[in-house]
Amino acid sequence: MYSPEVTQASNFVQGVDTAFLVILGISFFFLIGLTAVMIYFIYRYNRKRNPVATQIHGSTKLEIIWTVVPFILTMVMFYYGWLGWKPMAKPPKDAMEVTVYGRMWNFSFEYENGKRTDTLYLPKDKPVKLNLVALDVLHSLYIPAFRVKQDMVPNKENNFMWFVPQRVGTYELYCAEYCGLQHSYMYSYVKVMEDSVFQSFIADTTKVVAADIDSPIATGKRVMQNIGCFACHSLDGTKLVGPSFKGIWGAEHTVVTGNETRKVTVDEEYIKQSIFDPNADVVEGFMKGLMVSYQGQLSEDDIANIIEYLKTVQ
Ligand code: HEC
Ligand SMILES: [Cu+2]
Repeated sequence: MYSPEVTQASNFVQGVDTAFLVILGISFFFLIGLTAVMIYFIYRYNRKRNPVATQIHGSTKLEIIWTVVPFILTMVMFYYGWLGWKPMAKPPKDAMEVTVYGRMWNFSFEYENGKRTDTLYLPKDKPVKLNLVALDVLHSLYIPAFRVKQDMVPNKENNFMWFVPQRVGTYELYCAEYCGLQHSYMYSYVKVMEDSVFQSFIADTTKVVAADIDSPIATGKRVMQNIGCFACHSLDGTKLVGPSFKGIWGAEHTVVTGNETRKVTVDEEYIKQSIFDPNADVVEGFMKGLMVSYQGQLSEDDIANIIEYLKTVQ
């Protein structure tokens, strides 16, 4: 079944695949068996061969058999499922921790040193514990190649998954819980690297690179791409879940504040508030509660860069 030379993508592949194959095997056995019996009965008990039907009234022996046999079979399936699942519930103490933020509609990953990325980078052969934080609604983190999937429940404590990536490569990662219009945008990759490569990657903090190379405008745009603003806001005037950013700077917008409708001019203060407290002023014609606060997710510098970028969106 498994060739030992091929390293599996994670430490959980074997356990999950065994449970899957056992269940598939049992199902297949019954599919073939029942179909064969049905076909045989059509032949053996048709009207020509068996003109008078035999009436059978109860059979304790049969009833015991068809209770005990399925019970044993379900317990076998349960046993293999349990074997595969149990180690997933116990993360090793020395695991590297990464916090995964899920929100409508993107994932972002925060490492122990504060670095953030929109792709999950991991070192090979080191246990990693992903702390899962859902910022708005239910999401589910799924990495098929690693055979791991875990619901991300808002406000749930100790919401995590762990595993050991065992093979260098790029693997798909996505949200497996329908979480609204652009659910399919919640799609990213896990990049597993040799430990040395990972260490130099992680030491290089985005902030330093950004300050050195990129202008505030370019940085602002990149921050917005990484954190997923464009899932809801277009640049070309198209109305998505949120208003378009086209020509936003200095424009006069009608917003609903509490019960009162008023006009505001888009300035620094307004943009900052829209990001940190989006539901204070709700743009007329849009729904409250869809955009959740980025407080703690974006720094003052990020906001300043975003503002610089938004000034340029004409
Ligand atoms: C889940 C969808 C969603 C995401 C993601 C999102 N927003 Fe919003 N945003 C909205 C909606 C809906 C509104 C309008 C309702 C309101 O004002 O709260 C809005 C309003 C705004 C406004 C006010 C716009 C105006 O025309 O007056 C700004 C500015 C803004 N968002 C910036 C951002 C930034 C920056 C990000 C990324 C850091 C972001 N949004 C991410 C949905 C979203
Ligand atoms: Cu989702």
